[in-house]
Amino acid sequence: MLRRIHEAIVDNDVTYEEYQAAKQWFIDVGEAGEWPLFFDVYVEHVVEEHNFSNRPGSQGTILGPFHLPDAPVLEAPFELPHRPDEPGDKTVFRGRVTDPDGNPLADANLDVWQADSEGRYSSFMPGPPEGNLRGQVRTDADGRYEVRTVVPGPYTIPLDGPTGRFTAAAGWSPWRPAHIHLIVSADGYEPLVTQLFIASSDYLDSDVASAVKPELIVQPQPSDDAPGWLEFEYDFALAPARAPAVA
Ligand code: MBD
Ligand code: FE
Repeated sequence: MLRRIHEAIVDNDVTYEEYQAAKQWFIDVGEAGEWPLFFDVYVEHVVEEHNFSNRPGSQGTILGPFHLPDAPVLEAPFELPHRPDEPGDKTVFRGRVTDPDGNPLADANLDVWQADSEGRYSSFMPGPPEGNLRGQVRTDADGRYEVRTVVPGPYTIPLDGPTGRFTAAAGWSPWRPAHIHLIVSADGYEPLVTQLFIASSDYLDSDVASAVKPELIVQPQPSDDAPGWLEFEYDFALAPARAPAVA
C-alpha cells in the first residue's frame, strides 16, 4: 500500500498542498465513521472478484457495511420483520439451495437484509426501526426456502460526507441499484455472500459499488395466486468447503 502511494505521489507530481488536503480528507473519512462505507463501496468488489472468480456454484458479490449478525430466525410464513404500514411493493421470493450438482441442501440458512423502499437500512439510518427488513430463514428437507418482503428502493451513499464529496468530485453517480443482501450457508459448504438486484431499478449499469453481475438480476412479477403480491424465484448453489473444519 505504501509503495503504491509513494509511486502515485511521484507519478502525479503531488504538491505539499495536495498532500495536506489528502491527509485531511482521510482524517474526515475516519471522523465521519465512513471507512466501512468507503472500503466496501470502492475496494471490496475487487477482493470478491479476485478471490471467487473460479468458485463453483452461484455468483456472489460484496457484503457491504450494513449486515448485522443475529437477525431473528423466522418461522412460516417467513416474512421479514417490518412496520405495519411498511411502504413498497410486497414480494415473495422462493427457490432451492443446492450443491454445485443440484443436490438439495436441507437446513441451509439464508440471512437476508435489505433497505426499505426509500433506500434506508435499519440501525444505520433514521427512519426504519431496529431489526426492520432483517431475518434468517432455513431450507426444508428438499432444500426449499421462501421469503416475504417488500421491494427495496435504490440506495445513495450520504452526499454530505467525505465519501459523497469524493464521489461528486470524481463525477460519479452515488447510487446503488435496488438490491436484497443474502448470506447463504450450510454445514460443509462455503458461505455465499451475495445480492439480488431488482431488474426494474435504476442504476443497474452505474452501481457506485461496482457489485452488479448479470446472473444476480431478478424480475419480480405479479403473482397469479396471491393478488397484490409480486414474486420471483432464485436458486443458490454452494461450493464445497475448501478445508475440513478443524476439530
Ligand atoms: C450498500 O447498501 C451496500 O450494499 C454496499 C455494498 C455499500 C454501501 C451501501
Ligand atoms: Fe446494500
